[in-house]
Amino acid sequence: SGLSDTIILDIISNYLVLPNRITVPLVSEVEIAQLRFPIPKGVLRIHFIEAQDLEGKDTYLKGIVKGKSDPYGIIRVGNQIFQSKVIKENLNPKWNEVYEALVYEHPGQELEIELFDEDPDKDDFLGSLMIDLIEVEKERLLDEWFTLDEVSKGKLHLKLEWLTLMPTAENLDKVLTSIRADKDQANDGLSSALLILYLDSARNLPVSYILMDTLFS
Ligand SMILES: [Ca+2]
Ligand SMILES: [Ca+2]
Repeated sequence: SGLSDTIILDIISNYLVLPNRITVPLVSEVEIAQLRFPIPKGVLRIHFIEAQDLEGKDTYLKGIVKGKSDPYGIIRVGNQIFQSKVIKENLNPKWNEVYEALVYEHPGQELEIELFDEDPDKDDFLGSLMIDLIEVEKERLLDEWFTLDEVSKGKLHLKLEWLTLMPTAENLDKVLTSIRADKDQANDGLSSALLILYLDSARNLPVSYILMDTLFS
């Protein structure tokens, strides 16, 4: 069934979709942690702004009265998934949301967007979009209306920023100033720096007695 397919796909992608990787050391001197947890190549900042002229996928009175749609988006970069809020009964929705995704490999990574009409039972499809991250990296900044694929009409306005990582905090003040200037557009605040934490191992962790009880009863 569809549900078990989704669960299986989720399990597989949790192991196999970038940035996850299976590491097989061929020479002994290689730092395994470096291979398994590389530093991202960049950060993709996605301004999920608005859409226009979407398909109306709601009907009333057994299909006699045509309604609008309740659009929302699912935004995917590798195994990072974001979901926008739902704008009720609107074919020209304005979301004005911002997401930030780490990009590890490209080619091989794309920005995938799907739009849906929220329904009580099964949501209706409103179109999709695939953007090659190589394009975004080359342009650094894309602010465009994209025509939606797999539907008869509808377009999506995105602003995409490619951010590279600096090894030092030299430009941090400048970045913080520009982020503050941009604050009107961003809802949840934007990132200025990336903290990479590598958890190597743990020792002498306390035993979970709840688990022990369950095991022996
Ligand atoms: Ca519908
Ligand atoms: Ca609906």
